[in-house]
Amino acid sequence: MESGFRRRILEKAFEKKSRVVLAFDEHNGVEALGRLSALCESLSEHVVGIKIGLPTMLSTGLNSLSMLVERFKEDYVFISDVKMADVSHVNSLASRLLYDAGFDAVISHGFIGYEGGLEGLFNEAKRLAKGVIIVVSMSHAGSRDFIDQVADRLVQIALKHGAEGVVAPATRLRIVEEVRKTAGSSLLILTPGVGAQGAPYGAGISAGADFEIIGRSITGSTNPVEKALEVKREHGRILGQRAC
Ligand code: BMP
Repeated sequence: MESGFRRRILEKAFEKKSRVVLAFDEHNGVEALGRLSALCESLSEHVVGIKIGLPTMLSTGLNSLSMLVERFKEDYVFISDVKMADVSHVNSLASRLLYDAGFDAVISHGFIGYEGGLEGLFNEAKRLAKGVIIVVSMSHAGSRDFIDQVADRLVQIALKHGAEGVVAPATRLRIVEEVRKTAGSSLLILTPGVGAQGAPYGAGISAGADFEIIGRSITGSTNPVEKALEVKREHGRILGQRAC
């Protein structure tokens, strides 16, 4: 069964004219939940998805997050970023909990391989018609040590098993360009690393990504809406150029 994740995130991109996925990693329990709720209230016209990281999940608990996801599920797609990397039965159990909590897609590492690893996640995603996003390269320098050397094979795994998207770094644009060449339009590409990690806003989009994952530059801004608008304007300029 096809997951609605890809369709929904692209619909939201069109409606909101936005290519921004907000990364939220704050970790001070109830306070973080309140902050996330306030950001969801204020950014709904400018951000298409909310990616929630492990620090937030561990500090707020899944039940509270699930209520927040339920409240804002019409406004955003919700992505769980636990960067799964376990054996199949554990991946299956963990992803079931995350999908049941309302997340539309789960991010997993690809280097664990399919048989006895990713298959638990993919089977659960198919059963529940939810999305899988595979990390094929990371934004930090150490990604060159191991993951980058097999990035192309990780893209192949994502394609073969029907992942909806991949994560690739805005800090190393050649990789994003290569992923796009290999995957064509079969995979969404989400690029972290812009803003706080140094890549300029729009770098990932210029290299062919569909979305930029942006955390602290928006969540830490004194005016998150204005910051999101600034990023949107830059994306609009780049996409306008590309259309010409
Ligand atoms: P920030 O914009 O605050 O640097 O946040 C980036 C987000 O993207 C974080 O949630 C992080 O977990 C995620 N991320 C990353 O930074 N690099 C990667 O290679 C993969 C990620 O998921």
